[in-house]
Amino acid sequence: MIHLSCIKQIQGFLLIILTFVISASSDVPRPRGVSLTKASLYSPTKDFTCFDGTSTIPFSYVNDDYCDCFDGSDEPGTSACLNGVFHCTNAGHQSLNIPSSRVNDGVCDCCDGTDEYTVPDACPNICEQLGKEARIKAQQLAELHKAGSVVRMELIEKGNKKRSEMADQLTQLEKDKQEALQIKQEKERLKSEVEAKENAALQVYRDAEEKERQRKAEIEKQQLEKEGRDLFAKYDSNQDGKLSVDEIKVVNVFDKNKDGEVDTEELQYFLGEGESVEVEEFLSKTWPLVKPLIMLEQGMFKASEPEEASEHEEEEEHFQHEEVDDMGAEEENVDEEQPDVEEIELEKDEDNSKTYDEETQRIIDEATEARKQFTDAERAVREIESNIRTYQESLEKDYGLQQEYATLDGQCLEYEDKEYIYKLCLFQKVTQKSKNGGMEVGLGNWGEWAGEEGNKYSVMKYTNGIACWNGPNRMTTVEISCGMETKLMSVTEPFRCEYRIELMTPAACDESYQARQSSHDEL
Ligand code: MAN
Repeated sequence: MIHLSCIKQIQGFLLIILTFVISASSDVPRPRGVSLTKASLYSPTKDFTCFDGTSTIPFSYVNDDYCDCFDGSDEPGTSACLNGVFHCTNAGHQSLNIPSSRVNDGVCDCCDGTDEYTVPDACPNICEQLGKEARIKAQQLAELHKAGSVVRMELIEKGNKKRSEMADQLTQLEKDKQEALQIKQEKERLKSEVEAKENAALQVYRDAEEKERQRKAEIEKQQLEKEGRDLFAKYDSNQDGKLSVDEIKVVNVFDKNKDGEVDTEELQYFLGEGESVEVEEFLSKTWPLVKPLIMLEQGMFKASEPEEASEHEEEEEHFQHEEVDDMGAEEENVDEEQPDVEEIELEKDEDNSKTYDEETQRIIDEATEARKQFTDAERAVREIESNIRTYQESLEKDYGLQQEYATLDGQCLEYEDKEYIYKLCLFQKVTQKSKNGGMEVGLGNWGEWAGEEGNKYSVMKYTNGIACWNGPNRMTTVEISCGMETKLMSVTEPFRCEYRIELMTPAACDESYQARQSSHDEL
């Protein structure tokens, strides 16, 4: 019986022959799937040590279709290890590393066909053709970068000019602000000066008004007292200078709850514990309680008179004979109050068209003008400050290493797809508007440059857009590449409410693009 390890050794030997025959065309013989840079790690005269150093195996175990190393480094040319890497040289085009699991899986991954070696001719070598096409494309791209760089230089020049102009304007604005602040201060001083004069002049009028108010109040007070005295005299039917319980009982207005009689409780309310009340006590204690009731009755009758006249008549018939007397008194009161209403109207009129003496009016006009001038001066300062902020914000923005993006700030570009019109205002915001109408939706405001290290200015991020329904705020990533003009190439929404814009602009063109590419290819 042949030992298992013996079979493995024979298999390995055959594979080595196969491996080195296949690789014989390249300069350095190496196992299948190994790159030139790693060739020295696979020496047929030595045992093979896995890249992670975990074990050393006979060289014949390399590419024997059995995974010995944890890192898959012993099987670069077979699909035995899940984590192995297969390298295709792709002579004539670009070399490529693919997961070794794709080796012999029936799909051509390498243009030289080396990943599918079990079925000869399954994957013909098309590297020359692909390489040629790629070289043409690369050449075109290099030319685009070169031509675009000319425009980029102009952008840089304009950008620097714009920024230095802005810096100058900012300096000027700072000066303007100082001047405007001085004017404001002066206007404020003038305003308070004139306002003090105005206040003094108006005080004369205020004092006069107060005096008038007091005079009227005094008249009112006297009228009220007279009314009280008259009523007292009327209710004091035996004219003995006292209002007794019997006299009160027949006056309907003392029937607070309108149940048809003045009961003990009501008597107590108006008279207190006493049996009668004299005029002075009546005026100080009873009259203030009776007056509101009279007014209330007047009010009630007045309010319901137009529509419910008939009901009133019925009610009136219902009342006792004193009611008629009361009504008479009330009517008198209404008559007495009539002039008051007119007075109020007059006062209102006076308020609306208050006239002052010529000098006071002149001072008021002067103060009005001073207030206006102060407000204007204040506004001027605010406007300058707002301009300063705008300039400062702009000067603080990162417009690229050479200010190549500076002139693009505020430039708006549109892109239409089937459903939406997208608008990118560079360094400001991104919006989306449905073609079926509706509100513009904010997809993000200027955030930051977000390209990878060494390529920071290739990606812009616009964040904090309108919140997505049941989700985060919308945001947009703008990927920038070189083009002869600044325009949007595509807008997509790869994830819900996360948008991706492809932007072309000469600002992204690189005059040393070609040199950089070739040095990169050499690596
Ligand atoms: C709107 C648009 C879409 C977005 C949905 C999310 O229809 O902004 O782009 O996906 O809202 O609800």
